[in-house]
Amino acid sequence: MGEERNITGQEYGADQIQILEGLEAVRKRPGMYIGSTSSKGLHHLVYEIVDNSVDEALAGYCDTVEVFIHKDNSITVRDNGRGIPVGINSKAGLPAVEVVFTKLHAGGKFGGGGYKVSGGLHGVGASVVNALSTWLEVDIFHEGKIYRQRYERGRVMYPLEVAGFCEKRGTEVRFLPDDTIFEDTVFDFDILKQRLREMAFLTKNLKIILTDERPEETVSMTFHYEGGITEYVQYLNKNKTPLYPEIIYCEGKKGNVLVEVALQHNDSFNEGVYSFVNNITTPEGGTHLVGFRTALTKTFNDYARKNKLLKDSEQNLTGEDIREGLVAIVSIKIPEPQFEGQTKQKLGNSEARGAVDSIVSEQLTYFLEQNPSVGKVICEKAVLAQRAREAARKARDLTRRKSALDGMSLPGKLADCSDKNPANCEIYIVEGDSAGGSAKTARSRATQAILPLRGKILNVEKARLDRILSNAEIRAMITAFGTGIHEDFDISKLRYDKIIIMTDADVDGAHIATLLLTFLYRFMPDLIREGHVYLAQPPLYKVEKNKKVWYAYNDQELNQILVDIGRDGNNKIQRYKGLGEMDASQLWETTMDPEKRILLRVNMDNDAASELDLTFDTLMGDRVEPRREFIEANAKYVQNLDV
Ligand code: TTJ
Repeated sequence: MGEERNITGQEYGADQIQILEGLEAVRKRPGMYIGSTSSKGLHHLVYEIVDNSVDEALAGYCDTVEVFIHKDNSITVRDNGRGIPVGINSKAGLPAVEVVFTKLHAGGKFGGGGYKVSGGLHGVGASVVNALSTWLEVDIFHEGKIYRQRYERGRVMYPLEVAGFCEKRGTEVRFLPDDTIFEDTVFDFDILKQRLREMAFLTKNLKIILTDERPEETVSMTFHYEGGITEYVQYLNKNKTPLYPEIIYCEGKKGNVLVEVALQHNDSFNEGVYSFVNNITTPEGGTHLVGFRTALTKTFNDYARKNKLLKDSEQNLTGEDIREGLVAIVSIKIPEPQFEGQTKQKLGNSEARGAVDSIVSEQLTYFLEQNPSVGKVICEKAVLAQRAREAARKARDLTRRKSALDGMSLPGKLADCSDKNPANCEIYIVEGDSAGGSAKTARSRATQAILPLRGKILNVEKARLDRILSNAEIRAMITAFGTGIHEDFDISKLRYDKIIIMTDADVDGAHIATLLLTFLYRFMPDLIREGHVYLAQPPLYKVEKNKKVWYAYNDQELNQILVDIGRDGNNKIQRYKGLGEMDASQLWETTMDPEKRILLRVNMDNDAASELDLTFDTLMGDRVEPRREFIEANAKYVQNLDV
């Protein structure tokens, strides 16, 4: 870049050249700065900008952030804070705002302390967004003036100028992600919606408005939660039956660590504890989560003993027992978070452990003393969990012993493939014995295994571990896959590269598929995470004309076929109601032949793990309405794959 001149014709000193090289590095290796150039990275751009406004809100100077998705997929983020400083930064000799957008890692330096977002892939700052945008414009509304600057691919187009006058104050950033960098530059409203909602929950009283201008009619959503994480817990439990009406809330500050925790149990058996550091999700937990768990286990055991809810002769409740059915948000703010682990998502600061532990222990103890009826139901549930855990251990030992004894005592109903290299192998999980029979006839024996399942499988959201593990269909899957479950899970033991769920293309089929996905998600999430799980796509229609046959996988395709061959009396259209209506050769040809079939790969983004849990709750819960919604939106969770 040394040879190039800035198009403004200004002379630039050594500093500026270095800056350009900095942003050039971002363009050369965008993945290093935003994780990836996929859709995930694209959406990160928005979070990077919004984070700045949220920081301003956390500092107490801003209460509204607006985000717009424009028709051309450019983005506007606007806040009503103090505005990025426009004065000359003495070190760089440039307006601070220019430094913010053109110098790497400038974020945070001008904020005057506070709990800035940093670490991991986040908090890399506005300059990275600028570097990866075809153009970016910033307006600062400050003391009656509008200050403006424009950049193209990170380069300054003109010195900061006064573009007009105004009454309001704040910062507005508009940018268009560079389509030569990102694989896809179309924003997904739902992805932004989820993250912005999460940010609003985590920042009490901050109003975030998301507007999508792309549809014919503009869509707008406002996220504003006066209750903060208390409302978050309420939201996560909305399709559940809470064990008690209160949402337990603890808040405090110890040293430099601000701690906020909200929790409530429901009558399910799953744990949904989500932790955050400076508003960033920490899916791998860390010291703050350890502090929370320690406090919970200790406080409830003390309480249970003291109130004779746990007999002297009985064993202590484990953390897991107490967390059965628990929904909680653990949110801390810390000035200099240290992130560890491979993905830099695990908090390492040791002071966070003690801070969360002592604040939660103290306030939870007090709450339980004030609300003995709540204390009682939680302890009673935990004692039941303790007994079920003991029963589950026995059931599990049985499973372990079985598979250990004869190496591979595979389920009787499994028609295994002959190839012993898992990389070549796939297993079809088929709804119903009759479709299973056709699939067995149709399959390519060498590489395709068939496991027929009878009817509806057990809903793992509604049963305790002991019952789940004694269920024949579930045991058949566990042994067939070979990986084990939960803490025993070992992906290197996976016996098939592809696990393909094949169900009827109707509502029942969709329900069975979601039951299976729920099981996989709860017991072997890495199978989904690493892309081993697929949904088969059987055709919906068969069209016959003059002894020729066409298959259509949706109504649109059917129409296209009818247009192509001409709509007349010689067409015979059959709508498949189930896999059972196809004979083996049709099943092979339409759904199983690797050369012709369509598979949908199930994916899972841990960006909003709480939303994912909510989805499965919704799917498997008792309430019928939300379930219907999901089945319609099912396509969101799968990715088309042309195999
Ligand atoms: C920093 O300390 C002095 C007063 O202003 C503070 C500040 O920078 N506030 C601020 C920055 N509010 N909003 C921003 C901001 C907003 C967007 C949309 C994008 C960026 C990079 C910063």
